[in-house]
Amino acid sequence: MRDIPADHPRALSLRLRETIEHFRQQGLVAETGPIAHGRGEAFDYILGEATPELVKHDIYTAAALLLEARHPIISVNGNAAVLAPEALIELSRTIPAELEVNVFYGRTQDRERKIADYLISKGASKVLGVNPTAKIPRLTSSRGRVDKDGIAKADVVLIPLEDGDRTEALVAWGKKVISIDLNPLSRTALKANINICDNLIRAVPLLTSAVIELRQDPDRRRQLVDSCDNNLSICRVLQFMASRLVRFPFDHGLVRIQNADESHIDFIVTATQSCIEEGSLSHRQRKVVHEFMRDRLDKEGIFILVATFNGRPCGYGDGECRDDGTFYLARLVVAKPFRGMGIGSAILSKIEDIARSQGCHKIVLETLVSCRQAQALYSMHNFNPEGFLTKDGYKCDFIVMGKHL
Ligand code: PTJ
Repeated sequence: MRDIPADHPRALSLRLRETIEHFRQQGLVAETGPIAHGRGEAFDYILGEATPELVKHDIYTAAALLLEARHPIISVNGNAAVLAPEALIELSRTIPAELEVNVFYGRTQDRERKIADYLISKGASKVLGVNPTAKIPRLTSSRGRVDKDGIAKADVVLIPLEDGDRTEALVAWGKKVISIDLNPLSRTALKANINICDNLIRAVPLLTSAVIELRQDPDRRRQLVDSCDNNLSICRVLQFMASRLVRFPFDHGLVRIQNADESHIDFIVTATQSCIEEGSLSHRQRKVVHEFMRDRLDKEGIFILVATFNGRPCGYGDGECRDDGTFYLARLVVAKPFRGMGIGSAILSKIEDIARSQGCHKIVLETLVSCRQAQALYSMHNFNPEGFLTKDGYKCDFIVMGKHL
């Protein structure tokens, strides 16, 4: 294998790729093993290459299922065998559960033997699945051949990264299936009784620790087994992935929110103009708005926040503390290209912080009845409609919304 400098920022990822490729050349990993690995890597980026807390719950559920099983088995394919041999062997000893080679591609006795010998060279005392004789009912692929003392007999099967056909067939055969698959939308993940959406190399050691922890706790084990709901787990993982994607500009410091200064006034006027139904402001009106906002900058009790994206102003919010103890949010504007990224929400949250820090007990605002998007944003932040308002010069009514702090 090639030299990968230990201080390379992606040293582990490069080493794993090299491992997969090395063992593909040796005939342990399938020809398409590197493709499957790359698919996993892509999903791991979205997870942040760390095990999310919510996935740890699924790991505990899997550990409980393995401990409650009468005859648990760990199925091992080419990729799994070379990515985490020691961890899989450790898990098999800890549960205890036997290891069984089960591959999809190029299933020859030679390949089965190579994978089994490799696991034995890493410390496994016994590996099933070489030249097996039993068959999974209604599965035509070579994965259907299973060991009569292993998967055929098992009530719970752990299957790290593979295709969905076998998962479905095993479940139909009455087995409980635990999968480890980084892709929460794969058929394997969807059809399993519980999927662990995590990288195999992190999940297997965590699973071993969970098995050790749960061994002395039968009540918690049964509670975990009873509440096992793979659809809920999948939806929670998808939600987690989606939130990581949405939070990207914030987590990477692309969006910042700061107090407005003189240099932002031109942007504020232009952004305000883009929100005015009647169209553009005349040169004179623009000047009036410019002066109005300029004056607000220096007034006590008035707060103008500007959001920037990569240094460019992209939205603003301004409001003021009133004598009755309410905070009036006068405007909240996000420039068109930056809408839908959560910037309005971020400004609003900061405004709420300011209102609280100023001792205000409530935030109030008015928004056009026709502006459904703005109302949806305020509702999401728990603002409630409080009434309607007609203003001179506007074709449309305003809805008044408020939120107690
Ligand atoms: O050794 P064989 O012949 O049984 O073949 C093994 C592979 C993996 C090539 C075969 O099962 C296959 O083609 O799998 P798929 O259909 O590509 O599915 C692999 C799944 O595993 C994908 O959903 C990947 O996202 C996921 N995956 C890849 N690497 C990892 C992973 N999940 C967890 N940890 C990983 N390291």
